[in-house]
Amino acid sequence: MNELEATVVKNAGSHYLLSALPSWEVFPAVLRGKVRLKASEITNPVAVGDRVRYVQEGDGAVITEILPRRNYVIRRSTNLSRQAHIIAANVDMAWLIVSLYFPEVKLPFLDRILVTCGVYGIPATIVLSKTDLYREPAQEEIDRFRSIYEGAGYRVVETSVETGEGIADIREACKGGVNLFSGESGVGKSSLIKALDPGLDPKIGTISAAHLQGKHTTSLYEMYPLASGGYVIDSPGLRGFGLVDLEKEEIAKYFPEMLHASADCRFTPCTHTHEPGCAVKAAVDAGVIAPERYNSYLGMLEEDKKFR
Ligand SMILES: Nc1nc2c(ncn2[C@@H]2O[C@H](COP(=O)(O)OP(=O)(O)O)[C@@H](O)[C@H]2O)c(=O)[nH]1
Ligand SMILES: [Mg+2]
Ligand SMILES: [Zn+2]
Repeated sequence: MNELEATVVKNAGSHYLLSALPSWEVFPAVLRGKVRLKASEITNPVAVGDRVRYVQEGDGAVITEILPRRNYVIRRSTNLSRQAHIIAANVDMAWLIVSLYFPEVKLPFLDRILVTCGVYGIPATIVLSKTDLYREPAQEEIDRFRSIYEGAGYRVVETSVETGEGIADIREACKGGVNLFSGESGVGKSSLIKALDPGLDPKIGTISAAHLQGKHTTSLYEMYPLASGGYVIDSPGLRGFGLVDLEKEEIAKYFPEMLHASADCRFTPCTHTHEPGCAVKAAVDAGVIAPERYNSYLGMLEEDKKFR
């Protein structure tokens, strides 16, 4: 049988859509039963971005094998379960989109996604969206946000689909790779994709006035080709983000600024909580490490305990 290779561009529930990237000719495929059974702790055996082998059977394509993943983004399905969900695979850049307003960014949530990207070796860029809103009074908050995350070693890009700020930069950076757009519902992921390529038609939601939160308009992960080059994966709003595959001692390694400071801790390993001579705590006290980031770290340590 003639085996061919393609990339999963959409998980459509009962079937998948594939395209043999870099060419964009999308066709449906189903999954062969034995592939489905393999990973029992993963709720979805095939994710957008997966490279697969398939065969042509009758009218349709049948996925026979998932090729090894270069990387993937995964989250625990709920905090109570050990089951995990693969968000996307073989990602070149994760764009973590947050907005200061509507909905308001929750830093511990952002930090959790940043840690997850770090664990799986996916470079992450933070996008501060909707900067056209409340620009003047918010400048101090924008500056504070930037200083926390640039201080931690991340790149922060400000965008607005209203003024066009930041759009050309992101378009340029997306060329030639697979880009995951992730973040809470309503932050403007789909709008950003539309701004990058007006020829695309991702569903754009409204913010509910009652909750100042986006409604879930994108229910599935879907890849789009950008006319300017590269691919973007639109995703439904993330809510909870349970950490997977990470030992308590390892968490601080994925806070770049804590990893850097920890070289001078008196004890190794150091949890950076109660130990004397802890250089991380000293850096927090000295204002070198943002207290918001340190609190996120403590929150993750606590959460980690609950799973033991
Ligand atoms: N003012 C303003 N509103 C935006 C911007 N980007 C998105 N929105 C609005 O925010 C809401 C949610 O956008 P959407 O792209 O669906 O968010 P998603 O859930 O992250 O995909 C919609 O009402 C958009 O019009 C922006 O840059 N400025
Ligand atoms: Mg959307
Ligand atoms: Zn320490």
